[in-house]
Amino acid sequence: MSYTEEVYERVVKQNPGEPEFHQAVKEVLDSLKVVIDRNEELYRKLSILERLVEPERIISFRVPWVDDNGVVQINKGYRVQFNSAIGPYKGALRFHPTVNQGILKFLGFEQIFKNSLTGLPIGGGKGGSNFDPKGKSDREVMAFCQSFMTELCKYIGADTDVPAGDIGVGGREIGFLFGQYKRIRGLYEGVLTGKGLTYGGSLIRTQATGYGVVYITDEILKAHGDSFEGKTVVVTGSGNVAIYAVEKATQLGAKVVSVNDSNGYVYDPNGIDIAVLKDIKEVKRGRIKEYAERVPGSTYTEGTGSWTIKCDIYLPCATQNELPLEGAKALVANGCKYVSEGANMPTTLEATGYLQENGVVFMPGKAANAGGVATSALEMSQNSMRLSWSAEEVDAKLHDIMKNIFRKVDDAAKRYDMEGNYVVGANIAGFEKVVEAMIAQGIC
Ligand code: NDP
Ligand code: 2IT
Repeated sequence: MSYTEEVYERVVKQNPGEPEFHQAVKEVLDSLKVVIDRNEELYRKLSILERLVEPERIISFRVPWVDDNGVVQINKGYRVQFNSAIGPYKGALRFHPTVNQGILKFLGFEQIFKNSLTGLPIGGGKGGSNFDPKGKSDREVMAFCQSFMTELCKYIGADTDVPAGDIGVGGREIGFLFGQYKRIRGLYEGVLTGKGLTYGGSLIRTQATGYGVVYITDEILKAHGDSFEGKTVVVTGSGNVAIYAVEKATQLGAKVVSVNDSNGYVYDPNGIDIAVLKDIKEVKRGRIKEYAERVPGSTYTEGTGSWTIKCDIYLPCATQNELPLEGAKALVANGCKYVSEGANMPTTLEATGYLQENGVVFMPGKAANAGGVATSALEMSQNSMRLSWSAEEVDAKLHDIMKNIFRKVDDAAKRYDMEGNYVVGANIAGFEKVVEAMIAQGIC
């Protein structure tokens, strides 16, 4: 059995009940086999892979808060500090009822390679809670955030661990979390990213993940002599990443015909109206169904399945494993040519394999959605310098970072004779920097 297979088996055995973590590890280790094989003795001697798959630290805590009826509620809180070889832990917080330790381990593990690909000095981490912000009042969300931060603040800091927003954590939550951190620790520092513009946030951070997905997809298109102009695009999700992927794809001349949420999807043959989308989601915190009620000519369909809509480019921007084999088959049957993951691991391993075997160009999330965390790192730089860059400056840096990520991923795939396999390219390119730093720092 190869070293990578041995370590994968060990991960499955030692981390029971964490299928998403196993899946993320499998994808990475399968990709790294060609790299490990070239220097197996050294990597085995240093137990590099065993160290890579074991978080440096997991903090898990109780989050008590009082709801609007005066009832005490208890949620689970976590921070997974996965790998600090190349910089302080960096990665978001997710508030969603499906959050558990295994989900956060998969996200923290992916974050190590993603952050490495950005070229910026940030290690990998992730945290969150099974708290569901949906349907809660602002006061309840604040009570929860204050309680969550009361515990978390002991373990984070601008030079140790810098959380940000993910599913269920947007500007409102970051504001409440920042306020509580400042109050307890007495420090006005860049301990969180995605902050409001009046208190240390960076211009373009809100747009960065969605814009970044489109920027890297544009690089892929160019490499294939193609462009967004005139293309039909399906985006999934209708949260932060989805909204700004729709916006940038539309700016580049594509027509985005569908977005969804966990209840259903809308189809708008005229192209999604971004102002309406933002009003429903960012202002009213409503459901995507309301889009069809407001925009003539559009329709709403309950359930998943927007993959049955004919498109050239599919951008899954909702959540893990949202695109199963059945969806991949529908995309291929309808002539879809490009899939770039805005979400983290939205495509199952089977679906990824099917897309690649059938000639669909596939860019994995750890490369495609890295623009968000990259811009978070730019926010950290601005906070450290006590300066703010203009929107144009940040956008230009983001654009350059996405171009560089494409180049690194493409180049790593070519170096290992797997041209066009961006899954392998992203994992190898991300790993190379981290492993060099780990070896240099000795056994730790
Ligand atoms: P938001 O909370 O803003 O939006 C999430 C969207 O995904 C909503 O439309 C939501 O629908 C949908 N969704 C969430 N969970 C499920 C589910 N279980 N089934 C179906 N749909 C679901 O989150 P973001 O836009 O920030 O995040 C989306 C994805 O992008 C996540 O995978 C996240 O990890 C990833 N990501 C985010 C980055 C960021 O900067 N925000 C950076 C890099 C990656 P509903 O309202 O019905 O729940
Ligand atoms: O998955 C991700 O990269 C994010 N949700 C953003 C992380 C960050 O620190 O900005």
